Amino acid sequence: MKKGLVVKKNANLFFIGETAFVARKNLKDEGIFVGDRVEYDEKQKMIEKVLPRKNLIVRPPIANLDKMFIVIASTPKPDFYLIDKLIVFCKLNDISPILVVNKIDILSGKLKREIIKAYSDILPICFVSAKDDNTKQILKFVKGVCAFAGQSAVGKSSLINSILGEKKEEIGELSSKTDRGKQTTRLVTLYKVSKNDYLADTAGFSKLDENLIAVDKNLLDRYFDEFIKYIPFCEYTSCNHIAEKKCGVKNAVNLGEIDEKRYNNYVKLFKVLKDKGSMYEKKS
Ligand SMILES: Nc1nc2c(ncn2[C@@H]2O[C@H](COP(=O)(O)OP(=O)(O)OP(=O)(O)O)[C@@H](O)[C@H]2O)c(=O)[nH]1
Ligand SMILES: [Mg+2]
Ligand SMILES: [Zn+2]
Repeated sequence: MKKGLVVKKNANLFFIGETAFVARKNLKDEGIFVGDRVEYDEKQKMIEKVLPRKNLIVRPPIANLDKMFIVIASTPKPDFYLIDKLIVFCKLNDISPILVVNKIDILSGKLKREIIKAYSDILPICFVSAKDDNTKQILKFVKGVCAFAGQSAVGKSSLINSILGEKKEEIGELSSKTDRGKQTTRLVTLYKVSKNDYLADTAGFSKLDENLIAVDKNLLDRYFDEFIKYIPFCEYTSCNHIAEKKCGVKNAVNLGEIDEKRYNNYVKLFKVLKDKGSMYEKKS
């Protein structure tokens, strides 16, 4: 049996390279995703088996994701809570996050400094414009199965076209009324960049349901990298860094060593997880 990677899904057709396949009946169409490694019967054009996955994510809908390029821009305005949730989500799912700041042709110095202050110690950042040839710097991060994620109209499809050097993806317009943009990209397609490296465009999204963040709230601090070195200075080993008085993390926020916006997003996410009574909580 041959092995291959599903690069596109359209209704009940699955593409391995350029060739369309169907799924064997017992496999159920909805159980196969772009990014899945599968065994197939070449003659019958039939997928026989889905190989074990490293991860499966719903937003964007991709299996075996290695890297996520979190794309932001000056318009639509970045949603920093969404970015911070995505970073936690990546760490939980063994995905390396990379921040891509697009539309630098219209990026203010203030926003640029804000982004650098909050994220430069946490993940790689690429400052680019899809209208320029500086997008090639993104290529060196493309290893394995990679995807662009982020709000609608930040320029994910424009970047794909710029990087791949031809028109692969439909570009949308930023609706000037709301500045939020309407969704243009709908299907997920993996484009081959080199032998084992693929890049997908995905539909923009403005929400990431906290239910998808499979973490015990008491361990959430471990997923905010820059908090870790300050945690030993907390009075209590079980410190959540919110109401506690002698807290190394809060102290670092007050000293400006931890970005306040990041800290506030930690608190916000912690409270949402707490209210949900997270099912991932360890019972002691
Ligand atoms: N000024 C400027 N505009 C850009 C840049 N890149 C993209 N745009 C514009 O941003 C708008 C949205 O671009 P898309 O590439 O469709 O955005 P998207 O993220 O793929 O959107 P969805 O598919 O809806 O998720 C278009 O009008 C682009 O021309 C850039 O570097 N600078
Ligand atoms: Mg798009
Ligand atoms: Zn603390």
